Amino acid sequence: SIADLAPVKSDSLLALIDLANADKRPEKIDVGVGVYRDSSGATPILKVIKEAERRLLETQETKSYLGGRGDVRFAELLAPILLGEHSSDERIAGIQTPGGCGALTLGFHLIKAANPGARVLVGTPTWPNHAPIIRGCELEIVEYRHYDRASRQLCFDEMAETVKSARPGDVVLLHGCCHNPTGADLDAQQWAEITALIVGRGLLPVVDIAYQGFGDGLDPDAAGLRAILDACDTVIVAQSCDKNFGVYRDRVGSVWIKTASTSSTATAMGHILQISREMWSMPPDHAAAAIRIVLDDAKLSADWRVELDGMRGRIASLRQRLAAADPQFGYIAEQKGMFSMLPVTPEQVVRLRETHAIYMADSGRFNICGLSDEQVDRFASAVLEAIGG
Ligand code: PLP
Ligand code: TYF
Repeated sequence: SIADLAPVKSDSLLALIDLANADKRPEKIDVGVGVYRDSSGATPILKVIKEAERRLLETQETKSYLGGRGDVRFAELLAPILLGEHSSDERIAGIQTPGGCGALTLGFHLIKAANPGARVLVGTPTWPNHAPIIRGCELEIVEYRHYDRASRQLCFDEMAETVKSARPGDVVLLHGCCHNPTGADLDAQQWAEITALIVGRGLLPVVDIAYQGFGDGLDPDAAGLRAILDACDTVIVAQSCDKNFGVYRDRVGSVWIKTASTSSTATAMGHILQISREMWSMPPDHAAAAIRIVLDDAKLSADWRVELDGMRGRIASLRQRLAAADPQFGYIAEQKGMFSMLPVTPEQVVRLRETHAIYMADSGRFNICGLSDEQVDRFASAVLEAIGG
């Protein structure tokens, strides 16, 4: 019965939000959950989103249902930003989803329906919600090492070997950019090699892109995804707007399907809509409507890019500052996005929390932009002290 259920382990990243909020020490440093913070430590609403919300408040005349696809114009406007020249490919279709999580869930349910025996190749460590979502769709996971903590290097050879030995029809889950939790992305050459192996083995790539614009810019961050789209007939893309539009709690993203023909894509999209009807029927509207207003307005759209550049610039400059603080942090400047991992044990993470009020994930993952400008030096010395550097 329900009363007899065993307790579940909470998502440790989400649990960290409460733990950090409860700590009232003024020197607290919260580099836990992955949200952007500005130099004063705030996670502000973007100016362009505020403006779009103002217009929405003034002009929205109904909250009647939009239907299972959500805001169709939102997806239309997002397509060129995400897909580049592939946005005119009629074999690709996409719809709005409740965040990247909703997109991943729909994508893996579609895979389960199409190929129940498919296994999903997942590099570790990865975002802690990947495995629960994949297992929730009753798909088997095959793990390989994405990153070696000791050498702070991407384990590209292991990745390539795992992909080479996969069964045709197996799925390869790839982080489009700004790898969570390691910051260790594939370079262009490595994307080309993995893409060729995926095509050669007849595998299905699922590209999870939740941080487009936080690495090197909107187009460079999508280059790996676009290389996959160049070469592969069948591709699933799970995208999130929650970070690059700063609308986290409003839950907006999109799922994109490419197949070999326009008609099989339409059929696959029919299945996606059927699956989403069983889950949430329709995605929440608010942030997608606001983003649609931004992207439909040349001035707001340009202003969004400036605000996004500002977020990326701050992350990059913090990476540089940490790297300059000590040679042991040099690798941080080479990595991309909000996250990198520190060479700390779970015990050292607890000690940093108790003695320095520094909150990071047990894995040693930290959110670079969780550091306000004046916290960088204290953070660096506390970590060096913890690791005995
Ligand atoms: N994929 C990765 C790698 C993430 O880090 C996140 C973070 O939240 C998501 C997907 C899910 O995004 P959303 O919050 O839009 O569901
Ligand atoms: O990795 C992070 O911190 C963000 C936020 O179940 C997040 O991606 C963390 C856990 C989760 C959903 C979002």
